[in-house]
Amino acid sequence: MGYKIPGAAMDRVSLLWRLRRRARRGAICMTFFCISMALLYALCAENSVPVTDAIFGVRARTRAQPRTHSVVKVLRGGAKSIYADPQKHPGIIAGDPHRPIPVLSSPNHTNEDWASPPKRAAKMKESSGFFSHLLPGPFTRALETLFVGRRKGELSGKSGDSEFFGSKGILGDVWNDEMSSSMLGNRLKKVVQNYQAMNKYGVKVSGPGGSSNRPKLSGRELLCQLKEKVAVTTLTSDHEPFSALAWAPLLLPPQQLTSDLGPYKSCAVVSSAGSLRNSGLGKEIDTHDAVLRFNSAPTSGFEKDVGSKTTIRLINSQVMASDDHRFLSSSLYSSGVLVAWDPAPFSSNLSQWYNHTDYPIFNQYQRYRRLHPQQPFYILHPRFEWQLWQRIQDNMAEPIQKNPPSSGLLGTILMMSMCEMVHVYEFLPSRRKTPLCHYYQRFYDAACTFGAYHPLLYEKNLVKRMNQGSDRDIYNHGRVTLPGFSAMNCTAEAVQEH
Ligand code: NCC
Repeated sequence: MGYKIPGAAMDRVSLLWRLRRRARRGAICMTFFCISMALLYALCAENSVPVTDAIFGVRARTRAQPRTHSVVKVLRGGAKSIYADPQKHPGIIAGDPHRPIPVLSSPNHTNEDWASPPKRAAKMKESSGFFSHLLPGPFTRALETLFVGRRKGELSGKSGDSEFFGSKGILGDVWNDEMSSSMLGNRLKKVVQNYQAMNKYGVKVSGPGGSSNRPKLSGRELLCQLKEKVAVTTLTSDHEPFSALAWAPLLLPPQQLTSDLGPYKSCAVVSSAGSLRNSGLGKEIDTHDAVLRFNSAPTSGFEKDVGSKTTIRLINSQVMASDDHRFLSSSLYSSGVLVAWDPAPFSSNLSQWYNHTDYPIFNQYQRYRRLHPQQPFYILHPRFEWQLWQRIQDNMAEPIQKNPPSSGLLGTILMMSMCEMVHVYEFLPSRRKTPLCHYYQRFYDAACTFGAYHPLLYEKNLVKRMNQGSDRDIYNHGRVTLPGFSAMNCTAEAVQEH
């Protein structure tokens, strides 16, 4: 005869058993929840933009990448960024998912707002890899980003970048000097067109540019036009209104940059493009007499690809003003000669600009000069920006963005006025062309190469036409060769002979 459990005892056993089962399930759920949260946190904190993007399906917003359906303003604020001094942290520096990559235009002056996040990520098909069979979509994407690298779509066409960068992309082997906004993918085309429609600085359009009837100059004619019509000037203490300001005679240099520095025989201009990664160009770059770099582009940790010499660093006013760049305290800026610039209204005089700068360039300049009184530090005269802008517009077949040229072209022309020969690296992308924006940051966007706010596409057309080196040099080394202005013979006969 079997042993019988009394009814009440049996209820107790099954109650206990049920409670234990619930507790077990609860513990499993809690563990799974904690692991998920920890994983999410680790992924976002460690990998920033691409992974956060993968998880939440949004891309970090940048000025270089406004929404396609609205002309936009960058909203600054939100969570405080975790800044890594590029000079102190070799290796790729992750972007900050909380903040857009900073922009070269003050938000104070625009009224538009960012629209909803782009549909780009949403449009991407769900990944179909190993993880997708085991986990829900967001985790699958995060894990794929972590283990497989960037999502397939971002580099292989779904993002549109392969239209430009892939083997059959319109970028071809080397830059085509007739690139136009119509050749861009839809997203970038709309962004560029939005900027082309804006006129924040009150540009007065004149000259033959903007139509296909304009005369197409030879490289030599273009070079001579630049030499004659663009003057690289910097502010000096005797310029109005500075001569009347108490701080200016103490802090502004008494002489022009071009009289204090050079002349140099050979110079290198190192763009910040992602295609410098794994270029091995560092040694070659360092052989030049003078090397110019931009904004917060570091050398430490990237010497093999970009070299270690920095003679001049050209920085935009946004870098000086934004907290992210720690301009006043970072060691990145404290060696070599600094040259700063700020977009000024097209027709303003120095006094008007002084009172309406895009970013507080003069406050920061004064602070920096007091902290580093020995370091040479110049400010570009805004006339230079717009003279150069006019040269680009006059030589293009379509209206260009009415915003100043990028630091890249400003720096190239600056070096052409101080050097006999200038090599520009990865401004025209080599065979390493990539949507990676900067060699020192993990952020991908074709807008960095083709421009959005800056008329970068057209700047590159101009540089391609003036290049005196070979297409092979561009393809293999991303290297353009330009003559210095002093080495050019621009008499009418000399130009015609060519
Ligand atoms: O990106 P940036 O330029 O600092 O790069 C310096 C110059 O290198 C050339 N470049 C860069 C990347 C790339 N993929 N291809 C390139 O040809 C360009 O000529 C570029 O000028 C600037 O011009 O000052 C700019 O500054 C940044 C940003 O303000 C600074 O990097 C500080 O963070 C601007 N980015 C944004 O506003 C989002 C960029 O548009 C222009």
